[in-house]
Amino acid sequence: MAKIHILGAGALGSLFAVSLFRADINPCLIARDAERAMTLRQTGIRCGGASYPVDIAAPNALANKDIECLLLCTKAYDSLPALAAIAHALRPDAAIICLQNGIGQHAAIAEQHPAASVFAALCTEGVTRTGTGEIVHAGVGHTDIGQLFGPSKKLPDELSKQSLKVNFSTDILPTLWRKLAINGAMNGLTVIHDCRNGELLQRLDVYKELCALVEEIANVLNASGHVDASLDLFEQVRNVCQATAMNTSSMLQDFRAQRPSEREYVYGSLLRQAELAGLEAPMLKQLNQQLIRRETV
Ligand code: NAD
Ligand code: KPL
Repeated sequence: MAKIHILGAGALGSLFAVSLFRADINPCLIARDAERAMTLRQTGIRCGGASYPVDIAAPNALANKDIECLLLCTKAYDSLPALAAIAHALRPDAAIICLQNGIGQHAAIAEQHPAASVFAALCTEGVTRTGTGEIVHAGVGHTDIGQLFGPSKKLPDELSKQSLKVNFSTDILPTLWRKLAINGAMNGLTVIHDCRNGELLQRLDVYKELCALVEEIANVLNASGHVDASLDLFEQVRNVCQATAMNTSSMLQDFRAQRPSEREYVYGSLLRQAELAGLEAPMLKQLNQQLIRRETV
């Protein structure tokens, strides 16, 4: 079996690296540069009180055309520059599996890597980076992976033979849109109201806004042909708010830490669908503008 490479040694990349390592599937985790790779080799990847000596490489240490199967675990907006940094090592026909939130990066990757097989994933694991090489796996979830672009390719079975639950899907798009809809309903409002996920249901003013926003997102999905993703959307959103009530959404974490957020891959994608369907989507537009203003202050 070809070695599985993981690009992005952050929270999710490290989680997959540890899980594959524990299943004797010895992956290679690619750090951003030689200095970070060396530091991570010294610390190992630490999770749940143990340290795992995962194989760690810097982009410039990778052999030419060595990568056949890549788990892309950067944030969505870092996809293209991160892939460019390992271009020499990436086989043109590689499988690139985007384990990221958001929609939009897959098509951009497929455009730049036309011979590659590009996969998308819905991942509901909850993992946080707590220090250099250290992660906390707080929420056990699952990952559905399905192909979106490029020549049809079978992924290595080993990906599903690890402690993280991984399923292969033949129809990932509705799942992706549903997750995007849930992120679109929750993430922006948690930023604007600076609140945990559960508070979206508990504060009456916010709850009313959430209801109206979910209705608008469901209309956008319906009008743009993603009907499955729009069904029972409010129920789905309520379930996620309840199940993650004490959590801070990924977008609020990014805004609080003054890091770039995946706003464009959530709200940008929803607004493009609205435009294509000829819908106004005033709440989404306003929320997106409010987020842009907060990004730039
Ligand atoms: P993170 O910020 O912890 O990790 C991203 C990593 O990518 C960082 O270590 C960063 O240094 C690295 N990176 C950026 N540019 C790079 C480059 N050019 N070369 C090499 N590495 C580079 O983020 P995360 O929480 O792991 O999230 C990654 C993606 O997974 C996001 O799209 C997120 O929405 C999604 N996701 C995360 C979780 C979670 O629980 N953390 C769950 C589901 C989905
Ligand atoms: O995926 C999420 C995130 O924080 O990005 C949830 C938990 C659904 C909140 O939107």
